[in-house]
Amino acid sequence: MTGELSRFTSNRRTRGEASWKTDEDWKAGVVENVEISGGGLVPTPPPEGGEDLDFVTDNFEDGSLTEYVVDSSKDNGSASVVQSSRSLEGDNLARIATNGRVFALGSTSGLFSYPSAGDIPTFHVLFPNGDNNALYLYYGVQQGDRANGTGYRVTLRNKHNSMRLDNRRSGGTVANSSTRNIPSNEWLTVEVDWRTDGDHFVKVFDSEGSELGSMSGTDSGLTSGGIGYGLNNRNGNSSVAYVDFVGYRSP
Ligand SMILES: [Ca+2]
Ligand SMILES: [Ca+2]
Repeated sequence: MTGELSRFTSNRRTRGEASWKTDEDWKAGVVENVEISGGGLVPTPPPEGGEDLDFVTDNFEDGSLTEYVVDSSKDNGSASVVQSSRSLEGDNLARIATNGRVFALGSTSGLFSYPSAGDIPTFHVLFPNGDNNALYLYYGVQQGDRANGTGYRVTLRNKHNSMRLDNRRSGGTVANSSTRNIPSNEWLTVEVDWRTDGDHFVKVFDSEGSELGSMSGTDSGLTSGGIGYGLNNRNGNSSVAYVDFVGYRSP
């Protein structure tokens, strides 16, 4: 902390949606979503969805995906950062697009911090329409350019209302489950309680925080690694999904 005015902004809302009353509040650095406690800053609970995060791995506010590498064998699409008023934090989202087959990208270095076994990786994701998609969320990725082949992969299928967890390095399925109806056009929270004993407890929540489904299984083959995202439209058609505010809690 220097002598300058601090501007701790909402970790879930854009400036326009924040609780500042006036521009003067903004200029004065009025604090929102953090409290000063014991001489330190403590985050306050977010306004919606899931639990607050201890560590943000990526919120895409730097406007780039240079920390990621496209999976060279699953390059059937594209990823970009886009500005959107729907961003959960700041102005930007990651837009993941498939041309109808599997597209995936991963990051093992360059981002602030990556979850390991013992943490609870958390992804906020959005299906903008009712397309039949399989969204892939990776953790424990061993190689960024092989995200789809070297990490744990949560598959969330919106039309099919199901989810599955695989260890893509070993090829084994760790868990699978049906879910309640997965809504389109609203933020969903996917969180994985990744235990050091190899247990994985996966839950998906809607934007109100209601649980849509859960699954659990045991696999201790990977204990750390990078993260990533992917998309596969099961009908061979082009489609998109959005990701924002990826991070983890460290209980
Ligand atoms: Ca970036
Ligand atoms: Ca963002």
